[in-house]
Formats: sequence, structure tokens, C-alpha cells
Amino acid sequence: MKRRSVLAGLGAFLVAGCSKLAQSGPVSSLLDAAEDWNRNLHELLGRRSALAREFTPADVSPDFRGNGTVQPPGAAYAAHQQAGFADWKLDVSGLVEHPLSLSLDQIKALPQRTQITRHDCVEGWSAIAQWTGPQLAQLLAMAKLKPEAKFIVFRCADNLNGQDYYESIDLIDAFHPQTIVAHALNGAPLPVKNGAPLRMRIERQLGYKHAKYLTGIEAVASLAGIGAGKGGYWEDRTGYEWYAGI
Ligand SMILES: Nc1nc2c(c(=O)[nH]1)N[C@H]1C(S)=C(S)[C@@H](COP(=O)(O)O)O[C@H]1N2
Ligand SMILES: [Mo]
Repeated sequence: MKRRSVLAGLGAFLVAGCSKLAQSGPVSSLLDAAEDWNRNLHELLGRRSALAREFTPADVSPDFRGNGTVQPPGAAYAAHQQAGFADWKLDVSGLVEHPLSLSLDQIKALPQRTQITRHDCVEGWSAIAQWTGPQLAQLLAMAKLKPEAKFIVFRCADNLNGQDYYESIDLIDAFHPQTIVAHALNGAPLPVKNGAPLRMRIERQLGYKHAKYLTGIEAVASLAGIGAGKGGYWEDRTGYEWYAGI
């Protein structure tokens, strides 16, 4: 028998076997359940990996307002601001093989992505802007995630009401092509009100996920023990969803 007909024969045998099995109740519902599960998983992955809409330069909003912290308090940030963020460091740490500590210049020297997207704040305003920076996936590939890593936590330089601002995402969003560490807004260095010198863009989620004043990216296995354990500053304080898909 040729290989092809062996496969065809096997296929016919399996189909016959399955439909015979499928006629008996419990197995049939088990197969249906497996099929549903498979379809749901594929739908979910398709939805999660879809790109956010990108716009043209003509769509860019005249002003991109600052929201939440617009000027981190404290002498340390003020000194960085004074120095034009020349000594700012972004640490990549936690469950990685090669921890990194990158300067702004090193971050700008990586392959860059520029995208024009719409920011949606849960408070009810939106704005369209152009963002530039390396993909988070690039930094994670350089640091090499350990297999136990399940979430990426973003550490920020600002403290609101006695709590450090922080956020977190899962690895689907971490490796999403539009998830970038932005250092430029509309072609100019990020203004202080918008998170200078670095802020996240996580384009499939609401504004509060986009951590500003970024100091650290940490790979973790669990969000328990970070802040109050709900994965972000607002998630800890209010009922805001951890997964804030738009
Ligand atoms: N570190 C930090 N990141 C933050 C916030 C903040 O207060 N501190 N506010 C969040 C909220 S609610 C929104 S809508 C956006 C606002 O970004 P913008 O200031 O560039 O408009 O940043 C998010 N990231
Ligand atoms: Mo927001």
C-alpha cells in the first residue's frame, strides 16, 4: 500500500470508530465538550492576539492630556528631570535568565515600533497619539524568561496616596506586537505629564494598564504578594478589572 492510501484508510477507520463511539451518549457529549473547548480557546487566542486599530497622522489629537500622576513627587525624580533623564535606568528582573539594566540611550538603540492608536480612559475620555519604542517582546527576549514566568509586572516612580503605582499583564499581552515601552509621543520625547521618560503602551486594554514613569519590568509566577495582590494600583483600590480589554 502507498503511504497516502494508508493514511486515507486510517482516516476512514478513525472516522468510523469515532462516529460509532459518538453514538453512545456520554462519549458523544464528551467529544462535543472537547470540540467546544477547542473552539472557545481558538476564539479567545484569536481575539487576544488581534491588533488594535491604528490611525493616520491626520487623526492625532491636538493635545494628549495627562491623567493620574502628572508630576511624580520627590527629589529623586526631580533630579532625573533636571538631568534630562540621562541616568534613568529600566531594570528587567525577576524570573529571567539575564537581568538587564538599560539606559534610555540603550532603549532607543533597539529596533523600534511606531504606532498611532487611541487611548481610552475608564473615566470616559479618549485621545489618539503616535507612540514610539521597542516592543516589550524584544526586552523579554533579551532577558530570556524562565519557564515559571506567567505575568509581567510594571514598576513606576510615582506614589499615589501612599501606594506605589504598579500594573501587570499576562504573557499574551506581553508578547503582543503593539505592546511597547514608549519613550516618544508624537515624535518628541515623552512629556513629564505623560510618563517621562518611559511608559507602557498596552493597546488592547484601558488606560490605567499603561504604566507611566516606568522603572522596572519584573517577570513573576504569581501576583500574590505584590501590592494587595490584585495586579495593579487601581485593581487593589477599586473594582477595576485586572483584564481591562477594549
Ligand atoms: N505611573 C502611573 N501610570 C499611570 C497612571 C498614574 O497615575 N501613574 N494613570 C493611568 C491612567 S488612569 C491613565 S488614563 C493613563 C493616562 O496617561 P496620560 O497621562 O498620558 O494621559 O496613565 C495610566 N498610567
Ligand atoms: Mo485612566
